[in-house]
Amino acid sequence: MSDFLKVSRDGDVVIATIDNPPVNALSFHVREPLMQALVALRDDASVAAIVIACAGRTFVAGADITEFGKPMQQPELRAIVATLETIAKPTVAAIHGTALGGGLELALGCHFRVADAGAKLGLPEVKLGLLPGGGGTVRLPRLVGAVKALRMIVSGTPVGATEAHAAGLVDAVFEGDLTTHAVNFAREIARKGGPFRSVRDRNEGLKETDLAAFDAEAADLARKARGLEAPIACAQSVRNAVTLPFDAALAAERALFVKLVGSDQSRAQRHLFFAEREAAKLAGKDTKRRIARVGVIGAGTMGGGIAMAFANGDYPVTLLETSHEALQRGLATIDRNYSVSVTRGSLSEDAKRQRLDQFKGSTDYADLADCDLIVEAVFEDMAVKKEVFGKLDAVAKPGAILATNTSYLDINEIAASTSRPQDVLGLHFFSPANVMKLLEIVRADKTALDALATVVDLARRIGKVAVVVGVCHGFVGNRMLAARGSESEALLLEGATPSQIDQVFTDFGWPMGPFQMGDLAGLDIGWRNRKARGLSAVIADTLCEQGRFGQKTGRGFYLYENGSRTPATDPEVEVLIRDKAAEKGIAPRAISAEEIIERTLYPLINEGAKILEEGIAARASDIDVVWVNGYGFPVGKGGPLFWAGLEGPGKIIERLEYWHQRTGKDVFKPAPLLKRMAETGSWEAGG
Ligand code: T1G
Repeated sequence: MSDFLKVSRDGDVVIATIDNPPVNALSFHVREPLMQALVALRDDASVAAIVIACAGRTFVAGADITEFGKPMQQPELRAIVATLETIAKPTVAAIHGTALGGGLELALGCHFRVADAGAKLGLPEVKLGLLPGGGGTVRLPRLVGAVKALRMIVSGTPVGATEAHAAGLVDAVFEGDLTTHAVNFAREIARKGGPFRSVRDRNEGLKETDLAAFDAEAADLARKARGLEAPIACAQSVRNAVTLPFDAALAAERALFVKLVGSDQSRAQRHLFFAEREAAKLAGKDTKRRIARVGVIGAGTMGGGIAMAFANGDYPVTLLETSHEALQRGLATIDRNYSVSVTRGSLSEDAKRQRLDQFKGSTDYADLADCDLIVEAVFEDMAVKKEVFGKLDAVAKPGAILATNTSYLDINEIAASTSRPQDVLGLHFFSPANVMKLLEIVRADKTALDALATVVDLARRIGKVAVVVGVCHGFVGNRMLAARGSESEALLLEGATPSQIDQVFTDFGWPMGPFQMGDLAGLDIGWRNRKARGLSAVIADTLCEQGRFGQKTGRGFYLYENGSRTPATDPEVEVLIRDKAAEKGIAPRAISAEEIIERTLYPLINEGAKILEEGIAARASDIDVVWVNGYGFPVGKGGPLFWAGLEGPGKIIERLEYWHQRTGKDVFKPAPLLKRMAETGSWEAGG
């Protein structure tokens, strides 16, 4: 037999155990021996039943994603599932860890599925820009119903074993030694005798499908797809399972899969899958420090969210504020945020209690002495930061990691204000910190490797996507954001409107455009930052001088009537823009969507290239992970640097040079690495 498949017997029950670490992906070297084994066991009269199980920490977590985009070696998963369905003796999938994608499809090829109580089952292919290509969209609805299957497949979110059992997806849930339970289950079934129906022959889940309700739900999900093809294809394929004969639906699924697997969107989302995992890899990985308790300084919007992120990750948190009132205000906000989650049903009352029990409030720095990591989230002012780090240096225990949540200040300067710069780094969370996945981990010049490795690992434990970046103004995300926004004012003065520009961004796939985003975040943040740096933006500054800070004051670039979050165009703003343009002698002209992309996203990419050249980011894919997880860059485009490859670096350079010529602005001066990427097709410096 093969190293990747072990076949053993327990009396007349045979167990085929897949062993392909780390996640038992259904690579060719697994598929081939599995097919051979199934054929042999089918025809072996001494075998009464077959159990398919996996070694290691999980059942099959899907097809091997690294094989996509290459000629597929036979046998494919579909052929293995078809062979499974020719087996008359009972076949049982024993599921522990995660049965995902092709893994669940393999299990759906079996007559029965039993699961460990902690198992998760799902078809997450949509997150890779795909749909289940091994029959999942046709078999799953037969067990759980069309609408449940639609929700599972379009969301890609796995369900727990208990929910799967209740839905009819698994036949039994066990605690303890799963393989033994599965063997006994199989033997009992075999003893009772067949015939045993394959899922293809079962359609209890399809009976009484309310197609109108199905279509309404599918239409709603389609509206949320924001230009992504996979969710639409998933819905169509599940619908086919209801309306078409089995084999016709299977063939239709195949055709949709082949179309998607070759698409730019799926290539982009597969790129991001591996990019997120690469980003967490540190060169010269070192030991980690133990983190048992976390301290957070500042209970404002950021501090409160950061404290919740750690409490949600099961870490006890000491929350420090300058006064009792401020502390109580912060704790009350945290309590309110959890209550909102309970009301929405995304958190139980018990879980809320457990999380709140993690908090210890204080106004005394001495209470931070037992913390292993302390995150400062106070006012963005260097003098204030240095004062806080001075106090921290005095009370924090040796080896404690001292982190700042600054979003642009010089962390080397902050570190130098302590006697332990090796323990200082940046943990740049994004607002709301308990929700946003991205964590920019800023490595200062003297940051120790073990401190870095510790927080990279910690980020994963609190459900964050970590990217390690170097020190520069605005790090990776905000520095590139400044480049993307550098022409916003000029575009408005020359004739574009906030809603026109925002429309170009939402058409591109962003959740919202820069002006709507500015209004949401608060225009006063940028205003204070510009004033601190002696910079100006004539339109945004004037809006702020008029108290138009955005949603929080009911008006910014847009109007938000009666507390609504829906932006309405404000004629006053359009008049203000025209007046400012007239003052500068700028005559308005028609501005195309292409021009808006060229003057916003091309400088964004160019700045990314400069950041790579300077080594502020280790990989181009790290920059993609920052922008997709922190700034809403559309996943279907893979991130700015991946998208540059799709858009065409030659075209980007040609247009950058055109705008550099016209404006003389540095943001348009093509970076040498971008030019090299145009020649070599690779962002690797040596590429
Ligand atoms: N193929 C290849 N490599 C994979 C893989 C896969 N399916 N899943 C994980 N890896 C690698 C990963 O890159 C990493 O490598 C290592 O395994 C550990 O992963 C026909 C079309 C299972 C929940 O989408 O969600 O089936 O970085 O760090 O945090 O219909 O991995 O160490 O070199 O993520 O414990 C559908 C993908 C495929 C699930 C475990 N399946 N995997 O999380 O470990 S498409 C998925 C996951 C498909 C069929 C279709 C997670 C996990 P390295 P990890 P983890």
